[in-house]
Amino acid sequence: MQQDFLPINGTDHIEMYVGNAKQSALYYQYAFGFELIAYAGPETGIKDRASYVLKQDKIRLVLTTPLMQDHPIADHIKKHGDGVKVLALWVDDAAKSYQETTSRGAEPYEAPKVHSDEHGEVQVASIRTYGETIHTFVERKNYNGPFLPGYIAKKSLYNSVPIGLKYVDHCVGNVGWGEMNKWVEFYEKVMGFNLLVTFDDKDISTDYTALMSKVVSNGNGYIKFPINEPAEGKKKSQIEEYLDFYNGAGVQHMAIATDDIIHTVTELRERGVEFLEVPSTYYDDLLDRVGTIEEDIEPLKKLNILVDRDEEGYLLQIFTKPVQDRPTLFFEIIQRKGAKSFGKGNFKALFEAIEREQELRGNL
Ligand code: TYF
Ligand code: FE
Repeated sequence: MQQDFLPINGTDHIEMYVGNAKQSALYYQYAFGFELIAYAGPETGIKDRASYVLKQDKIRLVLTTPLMQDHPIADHIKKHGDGVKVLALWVDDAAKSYQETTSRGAEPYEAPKVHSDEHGEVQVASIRTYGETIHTFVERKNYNGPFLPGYIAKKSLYNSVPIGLKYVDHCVGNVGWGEMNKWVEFYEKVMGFNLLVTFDDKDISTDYTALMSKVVSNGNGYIKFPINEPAEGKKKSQIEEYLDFYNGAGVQHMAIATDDIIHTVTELRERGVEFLEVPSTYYDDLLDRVGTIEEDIEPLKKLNILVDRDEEGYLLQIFTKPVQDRPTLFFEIIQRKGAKSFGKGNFKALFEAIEREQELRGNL
């Protein structure tokens, strides 16, 4: 095999641009159990924006809001609503990552730059991907500050209770009509990723939903990016609804891993997070479809958790409703018990559940 020209250690962080970072930060602390660890804003010498850094196990979520109307982040929010701007990748050499990818055709966003403070140095560099989304390469030399240079450690008055969220399993992008292969090629040629799976209309068919999906992954498999595009169906594709409201390509869902999905989803529901619902008949023939599983069916049914099996094991998963008023970004909670796949056996039930929501919104 060819040497990996873009070794990646894992997801460094995910940054969202939001309309009110102070309030969103409390939502992710309260409902999702993240802990506030760092902050940058006017009080730390950053005059044009405020950023809150939330952490749970390996996951770092950054929420950023602009403070002035004539600010590029304000334009981003006007166009897309709240959404993911940065999928940041933890690397050992940010300058080389930038050089290797831009020389293969990546569009630059920000050239390599060393940032430092009393806690040490971090080198970052960014390239563009689909829509207005970017990948930032983060090289944490020997940095021991709370997040990145410029951020101060910050605690919340609210004592958040973690709910077992562990790491980012995969991040899914929705791209425009006929653009899936272009972006799959981008990840293959520019980032050195490999094509893992292809889902076509035979895998993904309900009466209405039409979409195509391909999953790409980096060398060590820690980074997995499924890419969806809409396809022509009887009615409006769920991907098209996303593109209409996001005004272009962007991150559709982040899948977060837990090792106790029953506990995690019980907590999320008690805290008011809404999930897509499948009909109770989904559970009637569940064991016939997936075979023996360690969990009791009753709690899975009560919580509406889905199950699927592949050659290597099984997985449990559930999908939130969109986490903002636009029908754009949502979360998936996933527990893998050997399975490395994405829940293909659940696509029909899941997409029908999405379509019921689309119908309620008048967008089907
Ligand atoms: O990431 C995946 O592939 C699964 C299934 O619009 C999925 O979570 C695929 C497309 C979609 C919603 C979920
Ligand atoms: Fe997913």
